Order: sequence, then structure tokens, then C-alpha cells
Amino acid sequence: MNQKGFSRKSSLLKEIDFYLVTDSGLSKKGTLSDVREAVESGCRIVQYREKDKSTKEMVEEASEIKRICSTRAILLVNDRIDVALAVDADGVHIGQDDMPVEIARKLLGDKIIGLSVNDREEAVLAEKLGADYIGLGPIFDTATKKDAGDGIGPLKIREVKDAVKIPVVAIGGINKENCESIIQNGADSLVAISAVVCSDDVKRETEYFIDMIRRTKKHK
Ligand code: 3NM
Repeated sequence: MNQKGFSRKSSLLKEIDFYLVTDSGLSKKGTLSDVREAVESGCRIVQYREKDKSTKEMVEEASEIKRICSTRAILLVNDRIDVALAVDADGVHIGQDDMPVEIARKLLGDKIIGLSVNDREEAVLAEKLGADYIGLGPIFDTATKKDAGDGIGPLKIREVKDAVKIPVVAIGGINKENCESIIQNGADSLVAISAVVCSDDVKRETEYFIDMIRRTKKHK
């Protein structure tokens, strides 16, 4: 067990339910408030995703997020390996056009590396290259990421899940109405950005997703 209570890095997302990704452009109360509320509600993984701030601002904010996560949640930084290293985050989440996984691995040692994939083929390759988990999406159409493309549908989750051993995190257009199908189709965890950070009550929404995920996993 490490200090965050996870027995092994490879099993960490199997033990995790709701995954928070920050979005300062959409957030109603601000990124720090969103992280605080989500972590207080039991969210155990936070991805700091920031596209509009300077490196200095990102390092300061990521340090503060790390303090909030403390021993309660894992902190990953989207895309910016330099920022992740600067604050000694637990790892990164990268996309297909970011730093290649093999090089990221050299830079990050045994920190966590998550990779965004769109289909089974990319998922199998991600695992082969040494990613610790994959972010599969967009499951549904989403306005949050302009270049995400069309939703692939929840049935694709099962296809990907059956092809890899690493945890599958579903993302894209997920909300309270459609989230059950995500877990029923085999996702280990899910991200719902706008459904959470655009809400008046991030705590309540986080608790809703955590509870739904745990209930659905139990009845699978
Ligand atoms: N990545 P929402 S979709 C950040 O498909 C991101 O890789 C995606 O936001 C992918 O939950 C997405 O508001 C945005 O739809 C998800």
C-alpha cells in the first residue's frame, strides 16, 4: 500500500470510481473550489487540465491542488509533463498528439501515465507502449472539447475493455442520464466535466456519480 491507500499502481483505477477533470473555462466556482468539493465528497483522482494559463500560474495552481489532494486523491496533470514534474504530481494524462508515451515514461519514471484513445486499436497500442490506463472517448458528442469528434457510443467501451488489461476511463458527453450505461458496459471509471463543474453544487454532483458508479458495479 502506498500513502494514498492503493495497493498497486496498475490496480488504482479499478479501485476508483469518479474521476474529476478540471475546466476553469466552464467552472462556476473556480478550479480550486471544484477540486476541494470533489475531494471532500470522496473523489480520489483529479486531473488538472488547464489550457489558458501561463506556466507560472499553472505551477502555482497545481501546487495548491496537490495540497488539497494530499493523501486523499491522486493528482495528474493534463499534457504538461513539466508542470507535473515541477509539483511532483502523481502523473500525467496525455493525448495522441502530445509527448509520445515511451518518451514520457523516460521522463516520468514510474509515475502514472494515462493516454487518450478513440478506439480499440489505439487502446491496444497504448497498453503495449506502457500506459497505465486509457481515457476512452468521446463516448457521446460533447461541446466541452471542440476537436473531440463524434461520440463512439457506450457499446464501444466493452469492445475496448475486452482488448486491454489496463483500466478504462470513459469520457465525453457523460451526464446523470446516461452514466449508468457507461459502467454497465465495462468502464472502470468515468469523467463528466460539464455535468459537474457547471453545477451549483460540485459536492452533490460528485456524490451522485460516486454512488451511482458503486451501485452499478455491485450489480454487474
Ligand atoms: N477529452 P464533458 S472528451 C477533455 O474524447 C475531453 O478524449 C475527451 O467533457 C476525449 O464531460 C473531453 O463536459 C471533454 O463532455 C469531456
